[in-house]
Amino acid sequence: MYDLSSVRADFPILSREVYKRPLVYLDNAATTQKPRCVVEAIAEEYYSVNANVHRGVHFLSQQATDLHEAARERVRSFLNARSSAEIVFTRGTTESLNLVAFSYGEAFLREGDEVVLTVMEHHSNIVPWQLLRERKGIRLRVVPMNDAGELDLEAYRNLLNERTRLVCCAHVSNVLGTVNPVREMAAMAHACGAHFLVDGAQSVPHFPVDVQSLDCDFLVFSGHKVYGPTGIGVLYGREELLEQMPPYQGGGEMIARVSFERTTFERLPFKFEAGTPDYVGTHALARALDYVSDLGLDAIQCHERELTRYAMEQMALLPGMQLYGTAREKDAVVAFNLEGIHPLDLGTLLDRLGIAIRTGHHCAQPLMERCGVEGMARASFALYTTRAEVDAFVAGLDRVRKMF
Ligand code: 7TS
Repeated sequence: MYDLSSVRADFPILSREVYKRPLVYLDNAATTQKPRCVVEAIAEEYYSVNANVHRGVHFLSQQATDLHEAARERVRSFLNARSSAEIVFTRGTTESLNLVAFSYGEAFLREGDEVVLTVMEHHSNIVPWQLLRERKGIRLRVVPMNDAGELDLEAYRNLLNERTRLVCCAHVSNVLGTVNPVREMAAMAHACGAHFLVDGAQSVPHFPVDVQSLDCDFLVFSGHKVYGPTGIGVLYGREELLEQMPPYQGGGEMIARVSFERTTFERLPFKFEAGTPDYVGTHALARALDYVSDLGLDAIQCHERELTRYAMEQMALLPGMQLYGTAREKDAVVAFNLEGIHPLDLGTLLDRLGIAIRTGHHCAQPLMERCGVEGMARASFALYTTRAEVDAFVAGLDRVRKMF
């Protein structure tokens, strides 16, 4: 296990105060804080390397290109992809999902084909498929869950049929924290000839994710949730699928040759990267991946799982506490409501105590409907969260509870 106090010293923001109280930041599923090395990577590149990539003959352009492509290789090794041609840089999970919906949709989906989603998807893994449904006339099927927040695999098996082309599933729910059995689910999809996409936004920051071992066809994640900068994300796609998919956007970088009659496209992964990429963001993301790898994703997982278990145990002692998501396999997220208190009031009052949580529908309105609520409060943990912070949070909840 790593040393928490020295880890916390790597994140300057964690020692700031809000309302004259020490910050207790428990909104890590929305975005994580950045270690000094990530911010320094950004500053270093702008101060001493900055030049546009893949086009200059000059020294700086070459150096910036090398850093950018080294970052791609870093992501490849982090996910254990076979080739860096399978790593496409995007703005984030949302853009990666839209890219797949648009481009895979063009290449592989016809009217009447079925795409399977789950009831716990984030809106960004629902809405692009609905937009595609309007364009293509595909059908969306939804995997239900039980009251503990575990997907119903029997129902899933029954949804799969010869019209199923693609299954899209969150690896970890951003609300319930459920770790879905995506390896098993991918095998079931493949057995009926369908492809499988993993939304890794909430898994990649928390435990080792290996695309070959999961045997998924696509995996997406966001840099900002894994201690990297905002505005950079990743689409992993199996090479033979990416090869068959048309470009998502047109412009510079993604072409081989352009004439007014005909344009040919660059090889993978550049075919999907129109325009100047966020080459500073990719370099800083690689630094963030180095940071979590150096601590060890197994150690991070062990720390966060223990904190989650402790938090749920302490929270359950409070009268009127309703916890959502009690799956056996559960990660660093705890969603809840306190009887008689609107989650927004709860969040606002905790904020005055310096405790940052998220409240509302968490971009998962179908899941809220399944749980029969308008909204929930949510605390989410990171590699730097301490037991003392969980104690402060639970004490804060108790204080708010007594005000009502
Ligand atoms: N998928 C999942 C599972 C997510 O948790 C999120 C963001 C996204 C996709 C979208 O990621 P983005 O980086 O493109 O925005 N989830 C959250 C959240 O739980 N609170 O704020 C954002």
